[in-house]
Amino acid sequence: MYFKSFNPLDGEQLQIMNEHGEIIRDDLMPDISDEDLIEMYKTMLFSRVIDTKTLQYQRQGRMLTYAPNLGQEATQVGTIAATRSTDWMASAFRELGAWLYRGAPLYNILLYWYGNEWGMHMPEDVKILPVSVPIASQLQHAAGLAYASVLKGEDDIAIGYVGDGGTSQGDFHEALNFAAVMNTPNVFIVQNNQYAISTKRSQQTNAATIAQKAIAYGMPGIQVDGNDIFAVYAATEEAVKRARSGGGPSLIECYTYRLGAHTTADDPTKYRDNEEVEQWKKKDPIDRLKKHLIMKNLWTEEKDLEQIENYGQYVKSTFEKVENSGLVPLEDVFDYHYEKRTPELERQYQERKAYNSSIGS
Ligand SMILES: Cc1ncc(C[n+]2csc(CCOP(=O)(O)OP(=O)(O)O)c2C)c(N)n1
Repeated sequence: MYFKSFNPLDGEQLQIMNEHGEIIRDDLMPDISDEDLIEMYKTMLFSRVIDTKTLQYQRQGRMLTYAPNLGQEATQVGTIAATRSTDWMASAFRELGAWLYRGAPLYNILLYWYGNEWGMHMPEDVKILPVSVPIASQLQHAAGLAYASVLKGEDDIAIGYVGDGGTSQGDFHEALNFAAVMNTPNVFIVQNNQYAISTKRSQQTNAATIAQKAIAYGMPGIQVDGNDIFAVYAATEEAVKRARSGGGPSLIECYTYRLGAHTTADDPTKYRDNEEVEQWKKKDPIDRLKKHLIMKNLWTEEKDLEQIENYGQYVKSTFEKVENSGLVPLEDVFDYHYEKRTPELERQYQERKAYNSSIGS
């Protein structure tokens, strides 16, 4: 119903809740229990606290490069909440809210960003693939997993995430084309946060929307307000249902904004003006859902503060455990490429080892 009514070729965008947390399309409201909604909100809040504290640790020199999620929490949590735990999730690197909602342990997540690949070894029942660093490659993995599900006669689907920049990669095209031709049970989520590092969305595709690209592949596409968790959830739920019942893949463009930097190695003041950021702060997905929950008497400001405090303590103690686990040995970086180090890798390793001992590390 959502995909049919909101045709991306007509420039339509699905929105159910406005910026003040009010429901503007009651007729389109998805059916979410109060309990689930609170769980979704708490996960968004948790994600925000993790981002805030991790950025502090990074500035204190205790954490390596980190990719913050500020502003994208509804896109992440709203999409994954519409799947079930046996469905596969193939992620890029900016999907913290979705990882948390799916049950990825905080210790693992922080360990990964601390530079230890073992952080991405998820518990058996957490169907999340490791972070995929080559942009858009994860969509190929999602297409493969969905195809495997069909071959095995199962009804699990695979949800794959990509950024707006990632839609300009060949892997995006190959994955969507394969999925459409093979009618695989996939849901492709584009987190359109307007920038690929410093490249504006308008500089990397001339299409009016990313959602409309779906039409060319022969699958349904929709653009949703990515800061409106109800719109995000509703569209994903419909796409998941279609995929699970043999109706094939869909593409959902979540129109959102990256409030922070691309990563801690980036300085966004060099390529975007503050006024734009201030405008988007007013659309903050967390504030919006909080207002809605308070209006429904499901939440209070006091609870909010208490929850933030508890999450903060938890992040602090978990991060201390990660720090105490020690740094990964230098050898790991060079040993996991091939069965044996190549002569060039050996040269690089010796060079780095000599440098490390010259600075006493
Ligand atoms: C194949 C490939 N090319 C380049 C890079 C370097 N790189 C890392 S993140 C990034 C931008 C990604 O932008 P987008 O897909 O919009 O996701 P976002 O970071 O905004 O969430 C680039 C070019 C990479 N990781 N992989």
